[in-house]
Amino acid sequence: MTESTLGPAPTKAYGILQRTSADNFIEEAVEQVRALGYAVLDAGFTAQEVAALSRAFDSVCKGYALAHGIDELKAMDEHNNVRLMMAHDGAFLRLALNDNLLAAVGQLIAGKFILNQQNGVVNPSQQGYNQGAWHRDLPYQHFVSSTPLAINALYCIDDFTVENGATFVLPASHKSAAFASPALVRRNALQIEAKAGQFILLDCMMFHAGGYNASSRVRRAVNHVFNIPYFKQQIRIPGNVDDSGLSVAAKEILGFSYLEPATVADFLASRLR
Ligand SMILES: O=C(O)CCC(=O)C(=O)O
Repeated sequence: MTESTLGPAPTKAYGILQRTSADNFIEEAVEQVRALGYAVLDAGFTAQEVAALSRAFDSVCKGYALAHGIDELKAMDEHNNVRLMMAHDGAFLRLALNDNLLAAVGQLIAGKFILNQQNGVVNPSQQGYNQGAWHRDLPYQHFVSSTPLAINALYCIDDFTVENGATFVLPASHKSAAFASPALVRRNALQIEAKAGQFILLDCMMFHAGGYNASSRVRRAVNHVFNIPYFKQQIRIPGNVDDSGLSVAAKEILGFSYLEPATVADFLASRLR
């Protein structure tokens, strides 16, 4: 977690009867997501693992563009995204099941949660892209909930820097139903710098946007959305990943236990189970 750059905060306090505790880096990230809507969380990977994911990202992007056609993807404004990375390379399935990530999401979302989507995101060099506009990851939703219904985890394939358009957030905006005025955004938006191998965690109701990438290289990331099991997946994950060797818990997170019954009889059979 980054510290304030404004000088040391006082450590003494008075008149306090209640205080939250955060005893390790995961609890610190969880507390900050609850309070401000965002935090940076280390995945705990070695340099070799970070480099292997970077190579896998490029290889999946290449295959995806060949399979779907770059002109066709451009016509849909889909050329800077790769949908369901884990369907193309098991390394991204393991990324979505990262221990630190699941520990944090498990503390943030009360009860069961599933992975809704996993998308590769490319912030191209010196041009706009579809994520460079303020949005929530539950778009078109205007409400405040007392506990997160969905959490976004943006894994940084590259270092996120001010120069290459690190993600902007509007702190605490998950606590207001409406998007803030231009003045409040101008004065309070922050850019989150993070290292390759870290996740930027967001409450999905937090307004955020990719920044302008002024560098000469693309800036790459893998976005995950986890949510309570009542929301349908963006693309159905069961059937689209190699599930051999997955634990029952991992399959549950991937949504295997939450497919809607096709018939009343199927529903009743599921109640029996
Ligand atoms: O690329 C970024 O910095 C932001 C990505 C994003 O907003 C998203 O995937 O929802």
